[in-house]
Amino acid sequence: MPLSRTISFSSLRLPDGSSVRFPAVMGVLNVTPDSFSDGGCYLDPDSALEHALEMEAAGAAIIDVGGESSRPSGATEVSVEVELRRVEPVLERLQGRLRVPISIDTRKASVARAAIERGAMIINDTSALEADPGMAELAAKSKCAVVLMHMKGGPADHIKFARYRDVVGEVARYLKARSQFAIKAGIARSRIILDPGIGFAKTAEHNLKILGGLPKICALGYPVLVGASRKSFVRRIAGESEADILFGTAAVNALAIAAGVSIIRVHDPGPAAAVVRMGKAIAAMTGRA
Ligand code: HH2
Repeated sequence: MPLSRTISFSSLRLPDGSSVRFPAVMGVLNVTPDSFSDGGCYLDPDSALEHALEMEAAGAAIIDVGGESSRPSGATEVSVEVELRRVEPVLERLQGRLRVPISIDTRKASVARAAIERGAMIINDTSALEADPGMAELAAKSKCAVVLMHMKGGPADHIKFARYRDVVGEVARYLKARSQFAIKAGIARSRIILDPGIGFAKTAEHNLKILGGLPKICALGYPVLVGASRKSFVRRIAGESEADILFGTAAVNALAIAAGVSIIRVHDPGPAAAVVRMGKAIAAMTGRA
């Protein structure tokens, strides 16, 4: 199928009336001591702000702030108090300084609420509204956009649950069911984003099958987010050097966009934005003489 038919050119409306045009780059801002790639780098609110502004300048259309790591080995679940202590000062520092919207990467409704009070307009819930019974109501009332991600188990033990007969089918069925749950809870269809959860309860082989099966997940009819940036399967396949990881991530992102993915979540927005520009340019020329 020509790229002009598969690439996502829709957009996401946010509660303040602004919108994010797809395909879009989401820049990762981890305010954690233990994240697998950037743990400990941005705990200080000033360095977090500086990095967020750099990512925005490099082409990030969303900044995703997270205060709890989910690395496959060695992550520890943190309390609401710890997560709030990490993200609140950073969100306060970002408020009014960024032109792009903020997303909060949390499974806890009280953390999401605090973030919304500080300007966040997207809830990135890696538990797809399962971990906290208050999250669905908060998302519905706040009119925030919501990312519903597939995972089995929790952030500290998900890798134990990496067993599937048909990983693409199982993930697609799960995401369909969670989108139906979200709609029943009063979340507008137009605000739902689905994410197959690369690396969450998935081996390298599962991740590759999911990436090959993205058209099936995009066919569910919602914008799809893919977060493969710097993850261990990229390192294992593309290589361990900085360049290998960067090019490996860029290759995944290019294929994801060609399959119809709307948002790519990355640690390096510059190269990801270049991938988006190339994808859009090729799509615009497809079918022209
Ligand atoms: N991946 C991570 C965290 N949050 N959210 C969504 N929607 N999709 C993802 O693939 C995703 C996510 C893990 O990456 P990172 O934030 O860099 O690491 P850590 O969990 O160690 O903080």
